[in-house]
Amino acid sequence: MEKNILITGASSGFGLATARKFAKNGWNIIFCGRREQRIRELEEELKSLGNIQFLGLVLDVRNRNDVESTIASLPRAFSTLDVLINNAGLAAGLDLFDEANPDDWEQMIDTNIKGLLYVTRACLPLLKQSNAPHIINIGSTAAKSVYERGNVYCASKAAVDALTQSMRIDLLKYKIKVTAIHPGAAETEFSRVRFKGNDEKASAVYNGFTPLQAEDIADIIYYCTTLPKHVCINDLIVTPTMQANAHYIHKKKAD
Ligand code: NDP
Ligand code: 8X3
Repeated sequence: MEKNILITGASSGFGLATARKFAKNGWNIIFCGRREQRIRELEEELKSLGNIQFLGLVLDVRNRNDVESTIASLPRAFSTLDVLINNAGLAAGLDLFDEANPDDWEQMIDTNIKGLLYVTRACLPLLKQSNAPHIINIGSTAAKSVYERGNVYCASKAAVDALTQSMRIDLLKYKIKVTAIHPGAAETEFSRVRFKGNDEKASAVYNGFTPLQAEDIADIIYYCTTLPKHVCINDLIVTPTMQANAHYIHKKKAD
């Protein structure tokens, strides 16, 4: 039977790897991001697979009107949604609370929390059409404990954690599974974005240990969504083997 998935933030990292994973397994896919060129490139890539329906959307999840109108006017092929992956998100800056830029705070709150709310609310009518609906929210180890300079990013992911629990309760009557996946350090564009294009700072984050790769998270997402109908993983923390929690990564010293 055909299955439909919508993935936010699929122009890089976890979202892109997840789109590829589900496409290879024959799912029809809607994916979004703000960078149009990346979205068009993924469309070209998926075209070569031939046997699935797909739709790339240039969409900023912070724009509530755009989110609502875009999702309300999806083509008929996507009038049912089986899986929603709320993945779009970012950390902006890594600053002490008293030195941080409130514009960074706004961007994280607007994307990681409000964007997730807007997309989920808009998708609910489509999810309710599915006979096995599932929402997956990408949290973080930063949701589980805070670290120095993590302040608003950690708070935004703690909100994702709380909202996941709330959604699971409130949407139970529709048999909607709701899962939070909380990754630790993963080498994507995340740190480049956090450090505003400073590649040296970004790559230093992953020195001295083997970080998660985007494909690891895509595989885990796929696993969670393909369990039997009566099984729901509620909360999953996944770290590189050398990371114990948001605070502690055992790094090999440089020679
Ligand atoms: P990337 O920077 O590689 O990917 C982030 C994705 O989110 C991009 O596709 C980006 O697309 C999209 N995005 C950001 N802002 C918006 C927006 N306003 N509207 C639509 N899309 C947006 O990082 P990751 O893949 O690592 O991050 C994915 C998620 O995983 C995030 O929520 C992040 O917080 C979380 N996470 C990451 C970890 C890591 O160590 N990498 C660990 C734990 C959680 P575009 O710029 O084109 O809009
Ligand atoms: C991303 C992982 O450790 O930078 O959520 O918060 S971390």
